[in-house]
Amino acid sequence: MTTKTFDPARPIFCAGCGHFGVQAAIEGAVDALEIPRHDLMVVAGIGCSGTVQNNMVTYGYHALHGRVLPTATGTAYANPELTVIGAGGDGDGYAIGAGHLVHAFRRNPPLVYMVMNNGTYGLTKGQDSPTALVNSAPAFDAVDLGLSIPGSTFVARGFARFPDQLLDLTIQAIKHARARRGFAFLEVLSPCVTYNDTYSTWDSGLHDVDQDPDHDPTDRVEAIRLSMNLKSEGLQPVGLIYQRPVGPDHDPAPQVSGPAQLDATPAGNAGGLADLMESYRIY
Ligand SMILES: Cc1ncc(C[n+]2csc(CCOP(=O)(O)OP(=O)(O)O)c2C)c(N)n1
Ligand SMILES: [Mg+2]
Repeated sequence: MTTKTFDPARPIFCAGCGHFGVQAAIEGAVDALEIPRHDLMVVAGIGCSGTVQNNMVTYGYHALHGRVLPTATGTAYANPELTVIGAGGDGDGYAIGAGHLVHAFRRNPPLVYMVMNNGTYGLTKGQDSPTALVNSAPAFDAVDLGLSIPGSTFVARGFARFPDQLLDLTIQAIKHARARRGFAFLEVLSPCVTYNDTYSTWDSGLHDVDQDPDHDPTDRVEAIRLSMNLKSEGLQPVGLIYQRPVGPDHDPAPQVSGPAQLDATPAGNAGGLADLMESYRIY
């Protein structure tokens, strides 16, 4: 076998696509944390964003439209040794997949979820997604959603044009999930240069909380207030917006324990499957 044997696919992204930056951040963070690629699982959605795992030497799974989170959650509970990163688009995660996002914030499974927000359905040629900047309705804001749900533990936003910050946020998100503090949500503003080029909009429309000495990422209420105030000025926050603190003064974050106790060995799975099939017998 040669190196060529292990060459991942050539990306389908257009030149200038923000998704390149997300791929670089995932690979850079995994390498910085010295996570062997055989201990990494990238669960991707559909769309251009959903092809990101094709381009990496890692375990990967191309989930059904909107089903990154159930697939990634099952993976994380079945094999706690794995670092599980969900990676999908805004169309995938904020439209058909939005219900799963709400419950992931609530249940706090130990995984990273990176959503490449380009405000469009890129692969299918530019239909409006829930984050499209159209006048008919306000854009969906997943950071505000995450901040508002009790149980959420890590809410961040990066911009593909700020690669150093994005790498740092990705490292922090992976550390959060691997320490089993729970669900690390990282939205990445990732412009689609072909159908919705938002580089200049975001260049002048962001407030970097990592550079803001007044921002306390452990204060959920202040984070909500900040995001709301910024919105009224046409801005949105980027950086580590909220991370639930640990310690005796804070409620423990929810950890769903049931699925982790399943016997995930091949023999255990086979027995469970036989029982399940038996339970559906009607004659
Ligand atoms: C069940 C189902 N319905 C529709 C599609 C068609 N489809 C492919 S990509 C896509 C949109 C992807 O948008 P997004 O998740 O934002 O990814 P992007 O291409 O913008 O990165 C859709 C609707 C599909 N793959 N599966
Ligand atoms: Mg999209």
